[in-house]
Amino acid sequence: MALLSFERKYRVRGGTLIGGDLFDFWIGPFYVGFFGLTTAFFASVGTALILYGAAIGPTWNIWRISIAPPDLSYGLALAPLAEGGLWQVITVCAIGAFVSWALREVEICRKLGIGFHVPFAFSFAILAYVTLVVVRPVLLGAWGHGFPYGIFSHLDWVSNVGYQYLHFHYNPAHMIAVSFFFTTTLALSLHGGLILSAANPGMTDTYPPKQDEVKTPEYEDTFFRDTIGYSVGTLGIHRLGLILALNAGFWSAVCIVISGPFWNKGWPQWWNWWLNLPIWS
Ligand code: UQ1
Repeated sequence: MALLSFERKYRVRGGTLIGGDLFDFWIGPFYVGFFGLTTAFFASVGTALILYGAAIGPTWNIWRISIAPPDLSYGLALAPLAEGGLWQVITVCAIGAFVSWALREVEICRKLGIGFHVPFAFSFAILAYVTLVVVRPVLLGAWGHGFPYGIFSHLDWVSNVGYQYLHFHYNPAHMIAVSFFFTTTLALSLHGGLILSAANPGMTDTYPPKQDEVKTPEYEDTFFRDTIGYSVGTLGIHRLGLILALNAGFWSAVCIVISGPFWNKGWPQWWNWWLNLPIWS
């Protein structure tokens, strides 16, 4: 079905979670909905506050602009705008925008009658962010444990928090997260390469001679059966990719939330349980 006639078929009322038909419309190609409006609202207010924070700050250097959370001495209280209050309101706007975006995705899925895999996956990214700026600061008792909103400043934060635990790469959950990130890129490069190889078979001067036909999934399966004796399958590779990517985000959240709230020594010392096993004595 051509795209335009398909659009005519699916651009129909319904599937909204809130607001009934009131916000059930498109602006150009974009579905709006109640959550489209709340996304636009939170994103605009948040961006304006970042610009205001930059304006009252010491620099317009794009790398050095930074909106910092309140000093640790404010604990979990509200801070004056110029002393971390902006960071607090911007954090509310960010969470409002991210959650609105996820719910707008849910409404679009409901309209289309497809599964909720995309908003479900996006919710893991939201979880990782909320863990950094809400869950861990609350567990540690101060908003000042959130990370600053700035390009260099957030890199400095990551470096400093890493050194606070001596060597963050010894954090077992960090190890798991990194492994999932690498495996995700491995899976996507294999998958992307495989699909393109089947969609664009052969170049000129190849054997067998170049054909225009896109190859069938049997060719994809056979490539991997010939190479490693196993094919996960055309649906399976997407299940695998999703589970790998979700785990990357999930273990990232775990590795930072256990740092401080559940372990406050260096991460290398965590491995003393291994050295202390009775089998060595
Ligand atoms: C694979 O087996 C497969 O099935 C045919 C794909 O589908 C198109 C793939 O993209 C990839 C990458 C594989 C190979 C993956 C494993 C885990 C054997």
